[in-house]
Amino acid sequence: MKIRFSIAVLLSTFLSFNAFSAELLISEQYVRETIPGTEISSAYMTITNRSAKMVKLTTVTSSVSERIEMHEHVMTADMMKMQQVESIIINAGDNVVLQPHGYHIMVFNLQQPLKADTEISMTLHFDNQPSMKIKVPVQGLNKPEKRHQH
Ligand SMILES: [Cu+2]
Repeated sequence: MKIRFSIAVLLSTFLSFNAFSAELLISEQYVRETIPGTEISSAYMTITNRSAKMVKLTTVTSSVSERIEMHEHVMTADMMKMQQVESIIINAGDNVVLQPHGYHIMVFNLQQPLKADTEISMTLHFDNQPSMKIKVPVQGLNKPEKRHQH
């Protein structure tokens, strides 16, 4: 079952969700289903920079919210807290993984709750690359985090 599920995820990733330009590849993107009673969510993805120049992700926009920020988790004294970042840098030939407890995209003031098994659009804006509009599947709250499956 698990294997079949992984293949299905992989196929759907390649068939419909992968987004790429000559220089950039966005993969493994998902956004979390909204916790009932809240108006926030967070999104994760891998951004691969295939160009020969450093690329900066400068803003993320979506029709689901007018307030979307990029965040990181930092360790202060003995506490983990998150803070906003101005941009996320992806070095030439490298990739950056946005994931729980690391860089993430924070969506505030959702007009409507995000429901599992639907998808939203997000547009990623870069300093020196064309913007990319991507489809982001909504992952249910009960599903284990993809990255920690074995
Ligand atoms: Cu955050």
